[in-house]
Amino acid sequence: MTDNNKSGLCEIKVPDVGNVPSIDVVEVLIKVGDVIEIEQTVATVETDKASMELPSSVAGTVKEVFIKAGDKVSEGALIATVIVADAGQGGADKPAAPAPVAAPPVDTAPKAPVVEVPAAPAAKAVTAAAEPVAASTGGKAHASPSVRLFARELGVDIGKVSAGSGRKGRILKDDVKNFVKKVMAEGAPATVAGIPSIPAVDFSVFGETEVQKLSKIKRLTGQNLTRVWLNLPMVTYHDEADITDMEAFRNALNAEKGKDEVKVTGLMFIIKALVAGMRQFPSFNASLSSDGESLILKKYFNIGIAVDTPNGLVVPVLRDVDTKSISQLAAELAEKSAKARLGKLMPADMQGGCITISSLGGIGGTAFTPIVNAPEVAILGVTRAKMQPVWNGKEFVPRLMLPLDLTYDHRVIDGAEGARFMAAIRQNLSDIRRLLL
Ligand code: CAO
Repeated sequence: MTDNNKSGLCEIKVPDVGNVPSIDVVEVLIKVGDVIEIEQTVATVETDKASMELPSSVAGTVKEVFIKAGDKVSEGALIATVIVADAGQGGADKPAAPAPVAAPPVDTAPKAPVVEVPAAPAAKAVTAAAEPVAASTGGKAHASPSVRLFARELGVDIGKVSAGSGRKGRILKDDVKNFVKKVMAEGAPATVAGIPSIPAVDFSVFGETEVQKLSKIKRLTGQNLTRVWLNLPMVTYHDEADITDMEAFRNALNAEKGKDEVKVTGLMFIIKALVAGMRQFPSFNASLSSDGESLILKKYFNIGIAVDTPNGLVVPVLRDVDTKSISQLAAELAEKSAKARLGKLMPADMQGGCITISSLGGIGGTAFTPIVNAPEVAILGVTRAKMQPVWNGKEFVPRLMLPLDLTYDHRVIDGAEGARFMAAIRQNLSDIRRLLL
C-alpha cells in the first residue's frame, strides 16, 4: 500500500480493514484545497460489523478527492491525492509516510509521480454499525466515529455542534447531549416532515397532574389521523337536508316493529342516500393510486361507520349495503357496534370501506369537520337534526333539518363536484322515494 517517492504527491488509499469485500463510505471529511495534518480523519467508513475513521498519515494540501459519502469501496481504493506540505512532516516517523519533499503549489504539480499512503494504518473499529447512515453535513466536525454515530442516532447534524470540549476542540458525547438539550429548550425544531414539534411542558409546575396511558386504539388512530392530515388537502362542505318526511316514515316503521326488533335510526337512510349519491358520482367511490397518477373506481358499496367505544374510535364496515334492506342494515350495525364496544371486532370487520360516515347526531352538534379515512376520498359527517322555521315561498313552516358535513380529498374531488354530490344526498334524504330510482 505504501510506496515512497520524492515528488511530494501522495495517494491516500483505503487500508486493509479486515478482509472485507465492501466498505461503505459514511462521510468524507476533506475537500480539494484543504490543508490536512497527520492523523487528521479523512473519511469515516463502515463495514457490516464496524464503523471506523481513516486518518491521514501525511500532512499537506488535498489535490483531489476520489470518493464521496454513499460510495462502496474496497481495500486499496484511492481516497485522495495530497501534495505534501513539509519535507520534515511527511510522516518520516510513520511507516506509511512518503519521503518528505517540498510541496509544489497545487496548480503546478499535476504531473508529479505519486506516493501511495494507506489512509488508516491506525484505523480502529469503534462500534457495531447496524443501520444505514445518511450522509451528514458534519464533514468539518472533529469527532470520533462513536460520537458521530451517537449524534446520528439522535438525528443531530454534528456539523451544528459548534464547540467541542475535548482536546483540540474534539466533540464529545456530552457536547452532543448539551446541543440536544439546548435545542429542546429553544423549542425543538424538525420532527415529522420538518414540522416543529410541540415543546414538552412540565405541567406539574402549575398544579397536580396524573399521567394516563393512551389506549392502543387511540395511539394508532392518532398516527393514522396525523398521516392523513399531513398528506391530504381536505375541504369540508356543509349543507342541510330536510328530513321531516323521512323522520315521519322512520317513526311509522319503528312503531310497527316488535319490542325485540332493532329500531331503525336515521343513519340507515343516510347510508342509502349516500350510496345513491356514489352511484351518481363514481369518483366518490374511488381511491387514488399510491403514485397519485390514477383513480381506482370501485364497483362495490361498502360503508364504514365510525363507532365511539370506551377505548377510542373504530370503524366497522358494512359490506354491499346496496343489496341490503334498511332493517338488515340496522341489525348489522347494532351487532357490529356492540362488538366494537366490547373490543371484539376482527381486522376483517374494519377493512374494505369505500366511504365512512361519522354520525354525532345522537350526541348533538351543528357542524364539524371530519377527517377523511384515507385511502377513501370522502367522509360524511352528521350532527343533530333540529326543527327550524323554513320559508316555503309563502310562509315559514317548521321542518326537521339535518346538518351534513362532507370532507373530501381535493386532489380527487373538485369543489363543484363536492357540492353536487352533497346536493344529491340532500335530495335523496328530503324525498326518500328517490332511493327507488
Ligand atoms: N339527529 C337527531 N337525533 C339523532 C341523530 C341525528 N342526526 N342521530 C341519531 N339520533 C338519535 C337516534 O335516533 C337515537 O334516538 P332514539 O334513542 O330516540 O331512537 C339516538 O339519537 C341515539 O342514536 P345512536 O347514536 O345510538 O344511533 P345511530 O344509528 O344514529 O348511530 C353509531 C350509531 C354507532 C354511529 C353511534 O352510536 C356512534 O357511535 N356515534 C359516534 C361516532 C363518532 O364518534 N364519530 C366521531 C368520529 S370523529 O370523526
